Amino acid sequence: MPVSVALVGPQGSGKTTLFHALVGAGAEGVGMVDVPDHRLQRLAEAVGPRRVVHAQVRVVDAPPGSRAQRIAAAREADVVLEVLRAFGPDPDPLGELQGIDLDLVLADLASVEKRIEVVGREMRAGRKERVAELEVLERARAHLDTGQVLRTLDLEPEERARLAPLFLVSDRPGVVVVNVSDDLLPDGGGLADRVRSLAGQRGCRTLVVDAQLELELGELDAVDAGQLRQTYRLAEGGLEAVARAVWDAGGLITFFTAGEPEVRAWPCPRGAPAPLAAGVVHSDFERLFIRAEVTSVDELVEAGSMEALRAAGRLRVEGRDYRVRDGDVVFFRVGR
Ligand SMILES: Nc1nc2c(ncn2[C@@H]2O[C@H](COP(=O)(O)OP(=O)(O)OP(=O)(O)O)[C@@H](O)[C@H]2O)c(=O)[nH]1
Ligand SMILES: [Mg+2]
Repeated sequence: MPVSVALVGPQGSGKTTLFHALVGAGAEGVGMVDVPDHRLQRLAEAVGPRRVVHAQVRVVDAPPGSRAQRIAAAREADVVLEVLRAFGPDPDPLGELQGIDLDLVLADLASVEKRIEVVGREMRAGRKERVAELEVLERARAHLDTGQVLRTLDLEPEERARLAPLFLVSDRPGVVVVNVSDDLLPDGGGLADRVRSLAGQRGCRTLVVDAQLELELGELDAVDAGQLRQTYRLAEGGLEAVARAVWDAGGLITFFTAGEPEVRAWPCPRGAPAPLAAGVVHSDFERLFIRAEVTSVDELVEAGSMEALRAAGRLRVEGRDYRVRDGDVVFFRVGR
């Protein structure tokens, strides 16, 4: 279950350019990108496995078509990546951000109103248990009516769950990318500041990226790319920051498994209990979970292998109630 992100934004804002920079120039429509993680690198160096497997994000480019069709594509995503143009003539990323959010709000308003009609009919036909759902729908409508995205509506988890079947889009976690020309690197200047402030109020992180430059950097070897990055004072890969921001926005943490054939990073919902994390590794493991043996990246790097830690009695033993933490290295004991 990789986290999936949909690119949204007005025509020509650089979505396809960013898509290609992220997943490779040959891809079309959908592609996968590794989530960079220096801890995985350290584990791999210590253990020397045959394979190193990164956690991945699934990226979906905005399809050609009407605004409605493009928004429909975002309904299936876990995270929405809003790409704004801050290059070329008369850039107006702030206006674009407002425009995208308005599109999301209008799409959701249509879904919510349709549902209110259905639920209202059902209640008149005697289904009084719909009252709680109707109450949440009315609150959502009132919020959307003022032009605000649902992300900023304060709902209890069980209230939000009532809206889930509607596949609303303005309640998805969002990340904003200001796509700048290279003269605005690294921080995007005043244009980006204004976007950052508005996006922050709407619950979104903002990143400044030159998608065109990132695409070109991807075609260079590491040394040349590093030098060019320095010229633009780019501290780290813009794409790495994007992948990580999507990861965080999607509410995911990373845990690791470190065995002989494979050292691997796994996605896991923040706060998930150990059996659920085990189910990420293998679907049967959730049911068959017995216990988790847990250590940290530092300890494993120092000891060289899980076996060495186990032999020294230095693996922590955790049960079903343990909540897996970001950076844990885990071995799951399962029954059969
Ligand atoms: N200077 C500059 N040009 C860019 C950048 N990103 C994209 N472009 C150019 O802008 C044009 C549109 O980019 P696309 O990536 O196709 O835009 P899009 O958002 O996919 O557009 P639609 O799919 O039509 O909505 C292309 O000519 C790109 O080369 C950038 O960061 N800097
Ligand atoms: Mg495109």
